Amino acid sequence: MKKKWWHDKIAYQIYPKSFYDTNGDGIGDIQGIIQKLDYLSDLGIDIIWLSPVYLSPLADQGYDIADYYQIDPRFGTMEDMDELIAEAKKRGIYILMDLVVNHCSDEHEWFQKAIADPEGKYGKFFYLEDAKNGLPCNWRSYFGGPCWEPLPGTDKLYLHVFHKKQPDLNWENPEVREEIYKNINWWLDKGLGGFRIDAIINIKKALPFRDYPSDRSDGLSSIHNMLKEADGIGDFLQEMKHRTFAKYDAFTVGEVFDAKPEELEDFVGEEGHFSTMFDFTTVCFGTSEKGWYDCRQITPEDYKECCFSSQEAIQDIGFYANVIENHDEPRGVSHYLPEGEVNNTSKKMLATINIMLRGIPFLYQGQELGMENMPFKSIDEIDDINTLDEYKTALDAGLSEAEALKVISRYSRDNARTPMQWSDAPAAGFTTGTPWLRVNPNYVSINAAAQVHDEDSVFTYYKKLIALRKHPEYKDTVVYGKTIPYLREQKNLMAFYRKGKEKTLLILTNYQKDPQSVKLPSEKYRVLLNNCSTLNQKGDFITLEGYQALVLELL
Ligand code: TEU
Ligand code: CA
Repeated sequence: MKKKWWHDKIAYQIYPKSFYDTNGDGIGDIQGIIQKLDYLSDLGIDIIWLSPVYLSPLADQGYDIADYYQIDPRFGTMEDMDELIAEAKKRGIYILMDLVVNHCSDEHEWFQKAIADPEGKYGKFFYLEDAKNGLPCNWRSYFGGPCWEPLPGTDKLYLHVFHKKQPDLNWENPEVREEIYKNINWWLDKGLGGFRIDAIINIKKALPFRDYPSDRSDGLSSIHNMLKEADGIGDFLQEMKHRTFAKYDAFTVGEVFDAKPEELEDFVGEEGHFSTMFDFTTVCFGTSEKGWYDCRQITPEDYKECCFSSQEAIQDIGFYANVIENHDEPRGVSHYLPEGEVNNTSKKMLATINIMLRGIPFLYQGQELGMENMPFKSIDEIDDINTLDEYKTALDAGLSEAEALKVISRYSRDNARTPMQWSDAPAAGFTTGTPWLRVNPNYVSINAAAQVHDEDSVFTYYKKLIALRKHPEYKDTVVYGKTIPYLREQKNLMAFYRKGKEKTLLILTNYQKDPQSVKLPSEKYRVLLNNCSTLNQKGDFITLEGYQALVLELL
């Protein structure tokens, strides 16, 4: 495998609106990120992915872009952005922007011109269809309801696979692609490290529009049914890569759901469309086309099998980007650890798995502190459009309000979007004003100020894990070594080797609250990390405490 500059990097996602506010308006800003660069550098991260900061009405929190060349004034200015890139560079940190090009905002100039003249140049930037024959197809938008909306003041409809304020751009039109490439290169010329590429699988539609079998009582059909039949995305992605990223040796991470196993090579192989893509195997486990209310909770055994199967699928091809959470998901510790068993030891165990598996780890802001889901008391506390739709879906399916609230509390994207917990000061030290979204009340105990100097904190443990990945003696093994499951059949034990050219590591994690005994493959080892203060060994057996995690070097 050809070595690339990003293989040994640790990335960190920032959701700017909730990261750090410097002017007291309750909204995080770019200056806030600059002020926290030393914190991130101390943690050991190399790449920052910024969720969108472009000009936007924020209907979907910036994933609805009104101008790809401007920074939203709520986040700052273009000078702030240039300063951030420069300040990050001084610390050896690369900045990734979010590339949101499946759709733009309905407030983008292109869309406004399409409304003014649907038959003109900009009408062809979107998918417009005559309204007189009813809906062109029965696809259900990701955020609920049909994908078609009247184009204001015309007899046409436009397509939006996400919210109606996010009209889909027509990638079949070469002029659209040219505009996108021009914008990407403009940003790369500023010195970006690359991009995280949003919702990209949706750019290729199965055309002409047609109905698919409906999967809910609304008569509509999930977009996933259409995507299964959409062929030819590779042509778009290769063209984009060679016209932009490849020329700069830029790093790209694709947000790809729905990739078929036989396509892995095309996406992230040596000549792949992207440098890497997120491993969403655990995220997708147990999901249901019916909605969140019908999702099945993941168990430790499921989690283990998800991770091992994706490691095995990818490791001869390329790299996955490993995540336990992001701005679209609940907090990893609340989602992947059983209720009632979320504590510092179990959080560190999950961290060990996340950082020691083969792949490029992407931490999400607050993950390094063990931030948890929000205890929502009422639907009025929810901001996210996706969550509001899922709440309605649950009610329509017959759940009571209390049951529906319980469901959305478990999965809501707002769990991850509550402000970053910097200290035990009011509003968690995130802002001196009123935060745009309520702070998780547990900030008094879970916050950065309390953890950075505490040897036993989740933060310090993440620092140690990251330092181990970078340690000159172990780096090659942790980055390039194969993942080989160990005692895969042993229940609630998630154990694996990382076999490198020179060294072999063994990671042992006890994914349950009760102790369990594990047979060692060899008696000679060195302990590189232990999330507990004890190590109970008798002969060639170790008895792991509940949620104990060990990283051993076999000698
Ligand atoms: O998400 C794409 C996507 O497929 C989401 O619908 C995802 O399945 C959902 O959020 C899970 O609840 C990306 C962004 O990450 C997301 O924040 C945006 O809302 C979306 O694209 C539209 O741009
Ligand atoms: Ca602000």
